[in-house]
Amino acid sequence: MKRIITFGTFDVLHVGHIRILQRAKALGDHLTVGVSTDALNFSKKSKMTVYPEDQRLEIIRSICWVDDVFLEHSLELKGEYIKQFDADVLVMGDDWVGRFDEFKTLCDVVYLPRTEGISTTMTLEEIRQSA
Ligand code: C2G
Repeated sequence: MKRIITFGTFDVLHVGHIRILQRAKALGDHLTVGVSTDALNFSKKSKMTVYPEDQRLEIIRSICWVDDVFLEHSLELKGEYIKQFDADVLVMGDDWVGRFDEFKTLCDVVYLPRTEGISTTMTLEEIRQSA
């Protein structure tokens, strides 16, 4: 069985998130998703998520391509998570290209193209403008 792992905040879920999870799952048989904690997201982006971590975890768990979820507490623990979940492939969007190449000693590392024209930031801005 080929095991895939990927990570993300997945706040205000949109089709870009869905497609990367679908494409990640298509690379193997089992998909584990690390969902950033609220604290990790704040440290990465200096802003709070709209949905708290327990809700983001529940939403990602409910997606049909996702087999397992956990909370990602730190970027520094990525190697430990890869080992813990016995991953053969780490998948990330290409906004992270090169950032996780150090893990090529543990598993394959694949960067998939992001879906163009959509992001949580853009969606929130559109909601603000139309309110
Ligand atoms: N994504 C995508 N297309 C978009 C937006 C996002 O393919 N239009 C992908 C990103 O490249 C990422 C995943 O969806 O692989 C989750 O995106 P975010 O929620 O923005 O996650 P991020 O904050 O980048 O967290 O350990 C690394 C982090 O946890 C990644």
